[in-house]
Amino acid sequence: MTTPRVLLTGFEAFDGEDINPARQIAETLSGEHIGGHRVDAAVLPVSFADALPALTQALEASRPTLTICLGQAGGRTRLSIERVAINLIDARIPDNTGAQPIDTPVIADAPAAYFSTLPVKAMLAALHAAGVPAELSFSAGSYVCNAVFFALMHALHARASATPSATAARGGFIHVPLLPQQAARNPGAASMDIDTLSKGIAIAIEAALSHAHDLHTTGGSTH
Ligand code: PCA
Repeated sequence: MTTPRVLLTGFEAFDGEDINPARQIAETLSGEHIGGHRVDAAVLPVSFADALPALTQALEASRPTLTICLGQAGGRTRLSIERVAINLIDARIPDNTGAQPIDTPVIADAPAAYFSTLPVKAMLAALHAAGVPAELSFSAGSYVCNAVFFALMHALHARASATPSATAARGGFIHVPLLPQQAARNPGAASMDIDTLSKGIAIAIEAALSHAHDLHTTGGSTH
């Protein structure tokens, strides 16, 4: 039997940067074995037109039991485990091809939103126990990361509906802070070094694989 897979995706650099922490984490953990699974990595283009086909290709090549997509979120201070993907694109800046769609759905005629199917609170607890700054987030924004998150959840949902007897493949999204070398160019910006980022994502994967059900603890926010 082949080793089950975890698919970890990152993104190319965007918004004038020449590096992206999400890409660096995916490449760092590529080929690692975590919780009896092998990590496959893919780097997605920061393009509304090209990111979704690249995600589909990566899912078909890997056939993962768990998929975690990663994205850079300048301004966030912690690993941000996303709970909700929305079917809306409203690009604040052009993507890497110059496209800037406004108020269009990610996928026409699809639901308004999907929840992550990751055990987000168990992952948060594992990160805090290991001393890695982390939080739950209720918005992945309305740019390419949210579009990839939404397309991932739509694909996993379609697959689960087609074969209800199969163990549902799970997936979700984590936004990550800037790397220190990026923060150095952006005064006041928070950052996290690549070792902490990679360790944190490995812990998050391990927690996702080892919790069939999420913890019943509060993780909400009042605003
Ligand atoms: N972050 C962007 C797109 C690519 C990335 O790493 C986002 O949050 O949408």
